Amino acid sequence: MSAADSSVAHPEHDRSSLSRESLKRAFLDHLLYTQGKSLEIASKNDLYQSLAHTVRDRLVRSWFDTSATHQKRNARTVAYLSAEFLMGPYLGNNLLSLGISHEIRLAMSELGLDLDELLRQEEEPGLGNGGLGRLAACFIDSLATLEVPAIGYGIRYEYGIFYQTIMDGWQVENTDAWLRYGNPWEIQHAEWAVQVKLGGHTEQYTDDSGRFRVRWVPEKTVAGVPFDSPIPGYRVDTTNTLRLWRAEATEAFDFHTFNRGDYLGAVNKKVTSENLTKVLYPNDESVQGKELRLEQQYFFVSCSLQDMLRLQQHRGQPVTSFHKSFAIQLNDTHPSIGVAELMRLLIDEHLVPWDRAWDITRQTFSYTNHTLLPEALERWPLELFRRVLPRHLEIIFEINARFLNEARIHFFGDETRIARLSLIDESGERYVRMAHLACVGSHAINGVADLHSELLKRDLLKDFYAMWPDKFTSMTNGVTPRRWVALSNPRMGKLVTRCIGDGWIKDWSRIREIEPYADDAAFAAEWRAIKRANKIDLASLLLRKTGIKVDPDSMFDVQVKRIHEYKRQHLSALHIAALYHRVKSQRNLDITPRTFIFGGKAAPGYMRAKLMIKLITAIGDVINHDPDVRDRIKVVFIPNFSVTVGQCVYPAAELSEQISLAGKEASGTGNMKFAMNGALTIGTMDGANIEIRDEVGEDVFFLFGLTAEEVYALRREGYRPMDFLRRDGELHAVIELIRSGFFSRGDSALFAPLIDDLLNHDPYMLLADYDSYAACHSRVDQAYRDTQAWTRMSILNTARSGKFSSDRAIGEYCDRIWKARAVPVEKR
Ligand code: T68
Repeated sequence: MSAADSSVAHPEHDRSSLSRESLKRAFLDHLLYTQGKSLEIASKNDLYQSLAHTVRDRLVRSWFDTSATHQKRNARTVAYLSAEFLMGPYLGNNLLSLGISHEIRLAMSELGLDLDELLRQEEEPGLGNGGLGRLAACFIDSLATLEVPAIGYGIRYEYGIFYQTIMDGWQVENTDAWLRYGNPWEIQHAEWAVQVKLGGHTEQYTDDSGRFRVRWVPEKTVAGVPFDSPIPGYRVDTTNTLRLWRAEATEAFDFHTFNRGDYLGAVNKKVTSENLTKVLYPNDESVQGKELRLEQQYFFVSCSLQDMLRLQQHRGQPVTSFHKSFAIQLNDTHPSIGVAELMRLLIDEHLVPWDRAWDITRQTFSYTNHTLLPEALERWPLELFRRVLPRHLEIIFEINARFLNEARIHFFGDETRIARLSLIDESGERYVRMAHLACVGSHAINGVADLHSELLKRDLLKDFYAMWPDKFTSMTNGVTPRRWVALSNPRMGKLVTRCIGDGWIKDWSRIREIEPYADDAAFAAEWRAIKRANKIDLASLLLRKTGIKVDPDSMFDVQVKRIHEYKRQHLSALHIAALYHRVKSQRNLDITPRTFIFGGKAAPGYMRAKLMIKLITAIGDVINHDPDVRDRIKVVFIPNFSVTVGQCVYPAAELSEQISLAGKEASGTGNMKFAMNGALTIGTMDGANIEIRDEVGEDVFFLFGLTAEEVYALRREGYRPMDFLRRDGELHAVIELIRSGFFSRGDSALFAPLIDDLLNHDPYMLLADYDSYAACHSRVDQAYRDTQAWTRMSILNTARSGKFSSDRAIGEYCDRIWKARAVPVEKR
């Protein structure tokens, strides 16, 4: 909640409102007065909504106090700008933060209700694609817990990431109408709505004081309305805000059109405006260059910057000290238009001179890059850009002219480098390069793991690095131990707390203190029992969602993440088919029984990725039904992988598959969630895998595959996948099996696009890494047979995962980039 309403009188809600009696009272009141139901006739959703409102009420007081403190202290506020926030369900997390899970459970059970069942009612807001959106969610959790003033700014998509079902082994997309029953966590603030211009043209004029100015005459104006949700820190008085913008028509009706008698035309305009925040683009790691996407980006960024300027004024601060009040982080290039928008607001609307405005802008912004994949780099065709944002294009030209002048001095005579650095790509059709805008307009640029940051400096952003080496830094990602351990894995949480106290929840580095227990037989036995209980829970989820029965005593080998060729789920599929081939050729082969679990969504237009899902399910279908296998191998694809499903998966996993081609996965964050929950990693030297291995030790990590250096070398010398196939008889047989249609009822054409590509191009070098991967799996197979040794490794793995908390990451961002500090909330 913003500082602006901190002066509003509010009802007294003190800690006594957290007693069981008052929780029950409040719950029944909401059921009656908010939902209009009695206990007898309430639906499960009514009960959930009432409970959610009861909990939200208990956050409002600290929400007020937080904004009042931040306003009074004029504290430097972190504005985390992200087109995606993949929050996961709120109820469980908010109960955890408040510390009232137990009382609520008892209160509910005294009313004859089961808290777990109510928790399951919550429809998670899937306002993100994957890692990038989930990182934003972990980061705002850590900011609140560390008591750092922060606002998460984003888009309130009416439809989040599509709901995935699997039909006949194929992905089918369904709309995600997550707002169907309302969202009890948000508060709409119509009074802070802002106007956003789009399209049109610009005009030059001289104002009354003789100053040369530019006026933007837009084609249309859309209103942005903020919806706020409270983000409570864990057991602290800080409750920060997630502020998501919804687009609305500026007038309910366009009266001009209306008066001409075109009622439907007028309504149509309203519908068009509201399309802006209708749906999340479901493409991770690739861009489509759609006009609506640019409008979405500009819309939420403009709303957010206008909102910050309003807060700045409310705090009684001049616009020229904007950078002292706000540190804005660009979560990838999606919000990078903010650089030009802040310039526009400062020079056109607040009449700040260019140089001063540029200084403020650069001191305000910093930019995180999340990918090296060329297809994910945002660039907008210049003409499209001019159509949507004519004024911004002018500003970008001016920024570019000044920047290239500076670059020419730096790189005297090197015009090819100047062309590479330019904000405008002029090598063919002209484009605006958003990453370049972000680099030029920011004082800090970071990658999300050490290898990734190095590759950025060496490859993608090498010219910027040559010019401004000091801007570059590395910030290894992290994940919140609140959601990903305390909430997801309560059994493990309890055991750990019994041994070392509960300090680990706020300070995950203390998990190190369980290391001595790795050799304690009783602790190890409990550790094992917990993993088994978590596996039983997951097994029942798998049965419910897929009808497939799995053995909780088999090894749970898991790969959950977006489906992408570079992540190489099909490498895993080849290996599973090879295992099957082995079992078929030697009927009594002694292998460790395994359950291979997959989950993840493919971008709807990414045919190869969809075919990868079909390949996995097709292989699974044959294996799961072959009596010769005798349940030694099971393959399950969990539909609709989400934060909610993840909370059940990570705690039950024993082997974490992190098998991207080295140099392709910027960091990964699932790898961290698995490690914290005691799953050992089989992985390549990619992204944060390298740092996980450094932390846990090489004997607690199953390493395989080429290094990034080796990948480059192999590519330089000319990679021929066939060379690798000829060397490996088993792989050859497996590929023939797939190609022949064995897994596709004789349809030998089905998987041809995948297989032919592997044999002829194999850009992600599956064939080069296959041998090493299969050999590594044999080591895993052997290691798992020694239960005690495996358990010991699992405990050590968790004990040494302290680095991968988002609290550590946020601490580094605060110190090194944002210069932001904790500001304890003053209670009133
Ligand atoms: C991921 N990126 C990285 N992108 O792939 C992953 N992209 O290695 C890293 O751990 C994570 O970011 C957090 O840093 C993404 O998730 C997207 O989802 C995305 C969405 C839209 C457009 C482009």
